Amino acid sequence: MKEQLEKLKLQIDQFEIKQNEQVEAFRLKFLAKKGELNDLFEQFKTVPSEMKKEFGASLNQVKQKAQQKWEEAQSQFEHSKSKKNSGSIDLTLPAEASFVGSRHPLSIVENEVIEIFKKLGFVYSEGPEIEDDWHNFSALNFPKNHPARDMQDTFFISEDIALRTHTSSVQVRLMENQKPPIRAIMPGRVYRNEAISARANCFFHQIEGIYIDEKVSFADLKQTLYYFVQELFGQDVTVRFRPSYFPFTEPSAEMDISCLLCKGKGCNVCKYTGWLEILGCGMIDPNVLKASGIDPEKYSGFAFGMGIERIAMLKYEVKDLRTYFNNDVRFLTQFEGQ
Ligand code: 2NL
Repeated sequence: MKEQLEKLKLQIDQFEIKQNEQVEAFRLKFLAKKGELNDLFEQFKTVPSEMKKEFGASLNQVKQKAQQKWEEAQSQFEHSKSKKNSGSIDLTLPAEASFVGSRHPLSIVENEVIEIFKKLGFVYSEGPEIEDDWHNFSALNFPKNHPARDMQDTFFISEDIALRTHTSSVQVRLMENQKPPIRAIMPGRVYRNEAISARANCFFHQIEGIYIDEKVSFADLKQTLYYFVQELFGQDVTVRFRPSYFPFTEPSAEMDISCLLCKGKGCNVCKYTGWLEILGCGMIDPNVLKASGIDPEKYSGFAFGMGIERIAMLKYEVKDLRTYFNNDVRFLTQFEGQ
């Protein structure tokens, strides 16, 4: 029996496991219920008791060795199995395109607007989103009791500090620090204390522009903005100006464009008027020029402001403002490559 064990030990050592199938063959031969090791364990019962201790120990040792060899082989083949799968990739197939991300529709529109005004010599400027009362309200001719200064409309951080309600505050800084001629546009996020709905949000994105020089007139304003919408929406677009009111411009106007969908015939997008409101504008109030240290006797200027969400809504037929901000990839990936 001792001989038998020695022989088995040798067989276990010499058994070559080179393929996956041999792992199972090894188990069946040595470790299974009907395997050779169990045979020896059966025979062990007949070993005289004075030899049981020594023989039992050797038998257990051999079993452990076999068990170890089998486990090692098993894990080795598990590993190479997954390797083999990756080896079966067909290298002649075209590669899967990797998703490089897409620009947000508001960024696309913002960039387009910036590019158009750049061609007219406007420079780009940015400023802080947290503003003091002077730059957001006082310098812009907002009277002390104006409703925009109310907590209901503006997010105040302290009595004097608030989240900017328009990007005009950036323009005030520019007027304070530069001499005319000034031609600049300012895009950015602005905040209003409003209930969130399909048509309103507590923040939105704005682009404002100013042009200040000697003898700047309302005719310059009209021609500049007409050129702008023709570049943005196409040469066929027509415009109209309606009188309006802003604290910082006088006279003030709102500019409409002919409806992009029905070309002015009337549809549900333009509410059967044939026109779409696109921006607010006007001649900068002399009080605003004075507040920033520009002589209104010598210089005049025009200013305008537009909501980027609104323009993107018209351009991409977005019905609900909230779709811009809830990060649904089904919406966002539609703008890939733009
Ligand atoms: C709108 C209307 C407007 C301005 C913004 C402006 C800035 C300065 C001086 C005078 Cl520093 N005006 N900006 C003027 C008219 C209209 O925005 O509907 N925005 C979304």
